[in-house]
Amino acid sequence: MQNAIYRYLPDMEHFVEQIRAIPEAEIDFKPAPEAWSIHEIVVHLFDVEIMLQSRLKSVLAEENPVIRAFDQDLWAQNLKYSSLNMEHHLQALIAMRRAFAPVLEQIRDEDWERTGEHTEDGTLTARMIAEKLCVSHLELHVKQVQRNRDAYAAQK
Ligand code: NI
Repeated sequence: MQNAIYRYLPDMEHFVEQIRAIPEAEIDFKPAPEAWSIHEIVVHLFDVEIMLQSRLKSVLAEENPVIRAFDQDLWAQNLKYSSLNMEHHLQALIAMRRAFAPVLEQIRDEDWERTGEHTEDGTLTARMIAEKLCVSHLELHVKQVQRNRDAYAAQK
């Protein structure tokens, strides 16, 4: 987990740099009618960052708290992700990681197995939430961004 914590802030800084380098025309391109644009992926990352930080804080601070599931497609659609300012979300992602990194660094060995009860997925540990927050969720969407870019290049 040490390596994941070490990567937490630099991985997001790198991602944000990459997104800022993408030409405007590609940002709102959807590879399929139901698929998310890069713009929507960024806002989703912001919402999931808040959610996973909050889940991890609950599990660290409380005794086996309830963790509510959320429907990510309903959020993207009903909150009109594509109308929200992407640059503001990029800045906020870095600020949120900078603020949260010390929380990760101070987690004690014995606290990694603390738990919460997810309303759909059952028992989650602090370790599972932190792994998703620090590594796997961003990795998943880095690949999705690349697939969008490949699809954009292919249709030109
Ligand atoms: Ni996601």
